[in-house]
Parts: sequence; structure tokens; C-alpha cells
Amino acid sequence: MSKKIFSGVQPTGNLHLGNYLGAIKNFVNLQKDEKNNCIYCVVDLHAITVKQDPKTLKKNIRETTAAFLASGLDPKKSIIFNQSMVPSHSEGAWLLGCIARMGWLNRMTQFKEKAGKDKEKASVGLYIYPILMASDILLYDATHVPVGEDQKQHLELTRDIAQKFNSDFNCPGFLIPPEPLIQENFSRIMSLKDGTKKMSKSDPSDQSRINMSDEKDQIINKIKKAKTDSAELPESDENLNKRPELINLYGIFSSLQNQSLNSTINEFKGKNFSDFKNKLAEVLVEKICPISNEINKLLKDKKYIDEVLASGSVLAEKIARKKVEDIKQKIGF
Ligand code: AQP
Repeated sequence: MSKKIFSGVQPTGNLHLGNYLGAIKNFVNLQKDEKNNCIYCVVDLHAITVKQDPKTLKKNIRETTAAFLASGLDPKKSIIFNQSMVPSHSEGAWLLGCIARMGWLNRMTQFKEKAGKDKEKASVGLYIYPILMASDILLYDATHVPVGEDQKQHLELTRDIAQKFNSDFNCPGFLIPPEPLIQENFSRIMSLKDGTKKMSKSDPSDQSRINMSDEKDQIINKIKKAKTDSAELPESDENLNKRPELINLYGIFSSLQNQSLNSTINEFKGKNFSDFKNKLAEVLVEKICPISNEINKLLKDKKYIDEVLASGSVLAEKIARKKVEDIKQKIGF
């Protein structure tokens, strides 16, 4: 069955292994199936829900685009663009914001996590972020959205908005409730310093994550220092959930090698932690360094990156504009 795929990544710097294994690797796999229509967006309007330095934002938009391209996304096969160049996303967000309910937004755990204790000081944009995300997806009639596990709740909200709109305006099937495409295994990569915390761009410690721009020595060093426990390497998957750091490192290794957790357990049983960490660092260097080298090469040609985004934006705006006009017509404008 052909799928309409939409997904995005925020250009907030420090693109990391979690973004790659949880999202971008999946984007590339979906693009390989010629039956799929794929649209991938650098979601820069989402990025400004927290304060951004203008020069850094511009640099990060190019860097995220370069990471898409270096990972294997191809502008001839997928539409690649940045959100702020397609005004229909913001217009759609307003229209859908009048459909979404306060109670729905109040349940969003990501807002609670990101706003922290002082939510009065969080931007209104951070609070209504899931509505913009719904607009991103619904304007393209996306059927499937590849995301990391952390975005599942926002996808459910998108589905609720679509269903309420269709019911309020008596137009069944008009807005398409999308399906999340979440990898069954290793969908949540955790911090290298704390196996209970998500690997994240905004973690103040660079040691907590492998950045897509890290060089060989940095990767080796971060894996060497990654937190582990003092028990032996496991013989089976029994009681592994009590060892979050180990499970995370085994998950990263298994995901990079496209193998099951049990294969990894069997590969390393009876060996030392240092044997495993050396092998993990080797595999990371082998998979990540070619991408980071390519990112750096692409970043030298800003004109090319800007051209990819500009032509992608023209294609995206054409599709999104038509849907916004249809939505406005249903509403009565
Ligand atoms: N740790 C993760 N494991 C698996 N997937 C992840 N994603 C993010 N972190 C992990 C997935 O990457 C895609 C793009 O994420 P984003 O740029 O929209 O930002 P985010 O979800 O807020 O991720 P970050 O990197 O952790 O940023 P901060 O620090 O700002 O919260 C999404 O599909 C996401 O699921």
C-alpha cells in the first residue's frame, strides 16, 4: 500500500543519535519504497517556541537539512523544506486551534516537561506547539508519521483534531487521522549519563549524547565514559529492565547493527564491559562518522542547501495551500 509520509525535525542544534535512530534512519527507509510519497520538514517554527539566537537558528536550519541529505534523504525522491517558508502551516494552525480543546492540550506531557516548574513563563507557542504539528501533518493528508516514541501523544492529539473537525463540519474522511510509525524496538534512545532520561539536544551536558557532528575521538571518549553498572554482562534478557544504562547501550548497538536485543546479549555474554564498549564505539564510528563528514562537506555549499529548501518549499506550499483553502471553505469562509 502506498503511504503519504510526513515528519519533521527541529533545527535546535546538537542533532544526536536519538534523532537519527528514532527518526531520520526511518525517514530514509521509508523513502526507499518507491510507492511512498515522503515529505520531510525542518520544523523551524517549532524551534522558536523556546528562545533562539537568530544567527544560530539560521545555521541550525542548514545543519539539519545537511543531516537529512547526509543520512540519505534525496530531494529528487522526497520533498525537503523548512516550515517557515510555507505560510500555510501557520494559517492551518490557527484554523485547527479553534477545533482543539484546552483540556486536550493540558494533558500534553512534553509541555509539562519542557516548561518545567515555572510554566507561567513558558511561551504560548510552546503550549500550542501540538496544534502546529497537527497542521503540519493534516495539510498534506499524511497517512503515516515516523516519529520517536516521545511524540506519540502529539500524534494522538492530531487524530483527535482531525476527527473533531470532520464531525463538526460533517465531512467524514476529509482530514485524515494519521498513524504513528514508531519503531517497535529501540524507539527511545536514552542519555549516556542517565539511562532513565531521554537523549536530548537541550541536555546541558554534551557527554549525555552522541552528536551527529561528533568526530571519532569524541565518540570513543563518550562511550568510554558512558554510565554503566557494576554487574556482569547479561546471559539473558531476564531482569534487564533493572539496568537502564546497559539496556540503552545494548539498544543502540542492536539498532545500529539491525539486530535483535537477544543477538546482542548472545554476542557479548561472558565478555567484559570494556570489550562491549570498544565494539560499540567502533560500530558508532563506522556508522556516524561518514554522515558527519558528509554534513561538514555539504555545509560548505550553503547555496546548494538553500536551493534544496527553496524548491522543496514551492512544492510543499502548493499542496498545503490547497488543503487550507478546502478547510476554509468547510468552515464557511
Ligand atoms: N532520545 C530519542 N530517542 C528516539 N527518538 C528521538 N527523537 C528525539 N529524541 C529522541 C525523535 O527525533 C525526532 C525529531 O525530534 P525534534 O527535533 O522534534 O525534537 P525533540 O523531540 O524535542 O527532541 P530532542 O532532540 O530531545 O530535543 P529537546 O532537547 O529540545 O527536547 C522526533 O521524531 C523525535 O521523536
